[in-house]
Amino acid sequence: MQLPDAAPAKAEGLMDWRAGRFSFDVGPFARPLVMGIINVTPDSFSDGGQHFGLPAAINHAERLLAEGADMLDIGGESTRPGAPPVPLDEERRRVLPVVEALAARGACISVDTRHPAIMREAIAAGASIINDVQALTAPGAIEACAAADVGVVLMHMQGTPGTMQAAPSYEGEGGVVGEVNRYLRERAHVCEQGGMARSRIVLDPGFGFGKTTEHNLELTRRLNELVALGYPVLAGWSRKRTLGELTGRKIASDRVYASVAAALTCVSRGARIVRVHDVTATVDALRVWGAMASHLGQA
Ligand code: 7PM
Repeated sequence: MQLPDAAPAKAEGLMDWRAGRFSFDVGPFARPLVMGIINVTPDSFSDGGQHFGLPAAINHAERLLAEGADMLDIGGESTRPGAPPVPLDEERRRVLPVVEALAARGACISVDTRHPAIMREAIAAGASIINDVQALTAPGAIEACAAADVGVVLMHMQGTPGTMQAAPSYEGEGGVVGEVNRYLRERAHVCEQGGMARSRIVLDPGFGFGKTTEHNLELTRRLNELVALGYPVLAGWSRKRTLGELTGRKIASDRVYASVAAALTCVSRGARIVRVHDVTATVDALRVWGAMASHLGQA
């Protein structure tokens, strides 16, 4: 297969990620981008599980934007290991009102979904990015995204959320890094063949999705190899279980310092976007890193 040549853009440090009406500089000298996480699952903003609290979600979103988030990722289906699937109607009810309200305020909104129907409806409601932990493998998902001008995040996952952490294993050429990078490169090419511009695509190794602690660490140590494929890379380490294992922190919200360290490590290996719960902590750390990293000059 003939691959598109991204060399001129890379050589000049000119690289934009196009996402709806937004365009983000993701070149090597740009400030790393922060994607703030808004979970709209009943365990996050519920008032007992029956009525999902729209005002609470909006408040949280406003706070993350004020703290410096460049975009917000709205997710209504828990992809936690072992989580049962959420009915489509339920995901729709949780996600769409939040997308509509926040997009109307001018924010860049990403929607974390695997379902083409939700993708289409979210785009109609104003979403600029589709973030898919299944890398647009559902039938009709590429078409739903290609028909609009949204940015897409293609993530690698081994197995399904229900079974992925049972026995993660990577036996192929190059181990976990070889398999993840081959998969993502292939998915990007399938998306491009489906009519999506290369400049709309971001790749994500999917930390914690069918990976052991050692797999997650290996993917991070060698993240530069994924970056070398030429697409912007997004890293999602925030509060994840491997950080709990490394620090002994059993409670996810106690993993803020660990998450910041992981985000900085990924950025120093070439990630251009970090997906985080704790925006202030991440933004401060990235500012200091940016001022001190020798190749970036003044912040
Ligand atoms: C419960 C456990 C709820 C774990 C949610 C999660 C990523 C993502 C998620 C990621 C991209 C979380 C995960 N993780 N999308 N969605 N990359 N692109 O920890 O790493 O947020 S859900």
